[in-house]
Amino acid sequence: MGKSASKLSSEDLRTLKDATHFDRKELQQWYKGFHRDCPSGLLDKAEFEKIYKQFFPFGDPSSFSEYVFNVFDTDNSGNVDFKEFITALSVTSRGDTEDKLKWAFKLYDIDNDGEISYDEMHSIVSAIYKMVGSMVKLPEDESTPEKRVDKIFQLMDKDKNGKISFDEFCEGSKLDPTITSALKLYDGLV
Ligand SMILES: [Ca+2]
Repeated sequence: MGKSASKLSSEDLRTLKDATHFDRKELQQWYKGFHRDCPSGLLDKAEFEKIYKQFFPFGDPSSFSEYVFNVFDTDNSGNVDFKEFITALSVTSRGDTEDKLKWAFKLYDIDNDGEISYDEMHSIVSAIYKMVGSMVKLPEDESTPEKRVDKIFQLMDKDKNGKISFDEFCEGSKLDPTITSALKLYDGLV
């Protein structure tokens, strides 16, 4: 372990201070922790999944953590570096409502075409159900991913075209905040 890995350069520090909601001290602490848990400086999918496994030891977070990983990995390099990690963490933990909604929308919009299809919503909701497992008692009209997705579409898909636009997503999230609660996981980390 060289000295270079244990501290952020002052240039990176300045850039990240402007790009995130963290101050210098917090950034250095996160950087230290990131390199302690991840000495290579790059978080891969398997390590990412381990983090989720700690929160959901009785469920299977593999699919969900992969979807979240893909949102973190903004340059699609197959791993998450510190900048990607701390930028995502800043949005999910301290971003304003608009930023959080944009981030959540990206998670659901798997193919990144600007709309959430029924299949995309179904993939994410199924992944969440798999992760949470039987830990949570669900109401009858949400007892399966299909029922839950139908309910979300009834609520959000105002023009009934089978896709959810970002505007529809924002409006719907006001009525049912649990749709973006997938992000809340990180509250415990910061
Ligand atoms: Ca990356």
